[in-house]
Amino acid sequence: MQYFPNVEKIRYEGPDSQNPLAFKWYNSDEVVAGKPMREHLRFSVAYWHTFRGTGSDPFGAGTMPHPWAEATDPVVAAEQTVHAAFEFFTKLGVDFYCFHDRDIAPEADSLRETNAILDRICGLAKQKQEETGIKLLWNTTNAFSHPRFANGASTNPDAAVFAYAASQIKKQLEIGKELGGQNYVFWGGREGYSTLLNTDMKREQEHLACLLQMAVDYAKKIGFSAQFLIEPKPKEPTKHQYDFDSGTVISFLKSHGLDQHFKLNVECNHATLAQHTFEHDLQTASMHGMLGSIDANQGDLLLGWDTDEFPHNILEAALAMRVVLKQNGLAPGGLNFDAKLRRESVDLDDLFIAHIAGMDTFALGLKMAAKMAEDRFPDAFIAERYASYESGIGAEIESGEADFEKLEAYTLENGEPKARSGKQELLEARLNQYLWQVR
Ligand code: XUL
Ligand code: CO
Repeated sequence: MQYFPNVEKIRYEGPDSQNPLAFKWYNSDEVVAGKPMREHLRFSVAYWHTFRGTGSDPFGAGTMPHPWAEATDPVVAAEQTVHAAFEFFTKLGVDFYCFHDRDIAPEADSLRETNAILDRICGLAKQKQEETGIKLLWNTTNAFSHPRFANGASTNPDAAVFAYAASQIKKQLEIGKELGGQNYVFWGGREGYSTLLNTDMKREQEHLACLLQMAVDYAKKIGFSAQFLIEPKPKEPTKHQYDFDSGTVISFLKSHGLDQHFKLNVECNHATLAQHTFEHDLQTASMHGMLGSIDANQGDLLLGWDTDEFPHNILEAALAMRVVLKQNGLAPGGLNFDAKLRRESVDLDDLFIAHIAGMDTFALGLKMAAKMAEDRFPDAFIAERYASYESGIGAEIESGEADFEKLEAYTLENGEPKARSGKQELLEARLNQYLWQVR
């Protein structure tokens, strides 16, 4: 049984192709900056949006056909969804996928039963992984949808809810090990608050740190060596999410002695919700050696929430890939399309078209970033801009040899510093030139 009978394996046809079901830029084995595109980009499909997202919103029901979810028995539907998912991954030509426990298998009446179903569905996923060679980029725990998590998971004022979340995560770590997951993600879900009138913020954050430490300890105990990732987000669903942005997460991890065990999974639309650019949050994580993986999507300038659109902004992708190339790649992380179709996009083919567009966007971004690196653009300009720190008084500042008295003496002798242009407009115009220089 095929769920996408009208779609064949997606092939590369080049930038002039008019075929919506072909790649224009993503040519998986083409070598760019010393390695095949697929190794740079490590594309992954998000199970929750692509196979479970229905298009429902607060104003209306789902709009999207899900032929794999029609069985009345939810466990049978979950099995059929695994078959549809692996057909999709194979035809699209991605190497990875990601899931939450609750999107791959339904919840039953007790944790014991729920875990038994999870084992059964993940057994099938493992078999499909072995058959197709597709790997698990990361799995994660949904400790935010069920009503028990309305006031948070590890930051819930009720210790019994903390225990429930911990039990779910324990199971997901075991599943990650079983499926050879290369990373494991913690997204805060409802770890945050809406009003300090009912919240002990310090205590809640300490509880979050306790949970993360327990996860580190348990992974070690069972020999699960995946890279742990935290995914920042500033708001939604709570007003104040504790994992606000890259900077906040890094200082939280450092202040709780957890920074050796975690990296970040940076999502474009989360960075923009925090009033940063995607590039800013990537760079913040990367400069601390903590950029582990990316949730690739984009937001909408006119909407203030997490719209999770498929990425089609080439300049944004190029600047993102510049950060990735500079740190020599993302592995064991990758680029996961945490993105969904618009509610109006109701053809099954749209799922392919959207992923193809996202993959082409990042492939072109990669090519631009590689060419920029080759030209040392804008690195040569940046190096020159800071050249005064390479020798003389600047070198003394950086090495710690200078002090206030020495700097005052320098200023008295040298007088007013010369004004120097930051050349932003020139650099922006030059960046645009790369759009056509990569052909
Ligand atoms: C929510 C979000 C999540 C995480 C995984 O905004 O991005 O889907 O990626 O829990
Ligand atoms: Co995400």
